[in-house]
Amino acid sequence: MVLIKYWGFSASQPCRTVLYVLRSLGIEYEHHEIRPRLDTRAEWFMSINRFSGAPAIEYNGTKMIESVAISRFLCSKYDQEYMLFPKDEVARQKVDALLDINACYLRPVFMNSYWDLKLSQICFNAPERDEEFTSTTFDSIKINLGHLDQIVKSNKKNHSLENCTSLSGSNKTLADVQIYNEVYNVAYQLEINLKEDFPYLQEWYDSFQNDQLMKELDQEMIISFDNIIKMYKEILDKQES
Ligand SMILES: N[C@@H](CCC(=O)N[C@@H](CS)C(=O)NCC(=O)O)C(=O)O
Repeated sequence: MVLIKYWGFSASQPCRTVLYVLRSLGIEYEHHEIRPRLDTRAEWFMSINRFSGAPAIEYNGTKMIESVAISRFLCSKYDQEYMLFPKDEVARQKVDALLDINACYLRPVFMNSYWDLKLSQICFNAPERDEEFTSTTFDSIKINLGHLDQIVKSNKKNHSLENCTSLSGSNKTLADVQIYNEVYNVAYQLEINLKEDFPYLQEWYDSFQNDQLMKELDQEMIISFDNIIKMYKEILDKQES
């Protein structure tokens, strides 16, 4: 049995995706919970990833970075039933396209928004943002949630699905997991109610409530965020005293 080591923290969306892949495929691994900015910027971690981004894993002595590349690697090794990454090349292309859309368009908008509007103030004493910035940021979030709403809607139609359960094809894939993690964080941190404006997306989002593993990861995310906020506040208090 190959020993897999994992380094990450559960508040991080890409980390949760790798945890989802490891756990849903029943892969044994050694879990190392690390601290953003502290451990990720330490020499030992930067020798694994010079860009300081978690997650990272070690597989059979080889260090690996980037959540999508790690997840795809793990799927190709362990996902014999093609549960998370389809076998068919055309279906695969659609999953990859969604993962790229997430990395290029969704994640930069969603993640920056709750740091800019909320967490930087709590964690780093950053100044409050003005109304114009806040409203432009919410507009960008809504435009992107609107795109996802339409993607879910047309996938439901194209695959004659009874419910909105996936972004591409008939079953949930790696792309659903990765994008759910991004949507969950922005909706949780900024208390965005999807129901009113994004009914298809809301149905897709709710469908994760049947997924025990995802519910566990959601809980771990909340605890991890609380710990991170506490840690940053303590650092700030020390600096100020
Ligand atoms: N594209 C990378 C993104 C990794 C990333 O941004 N990780 C953040 C957490 S969400 C991080 O580790 N930040 C720590 C730091 O900036 O020090 C991936 O998908 O793995």
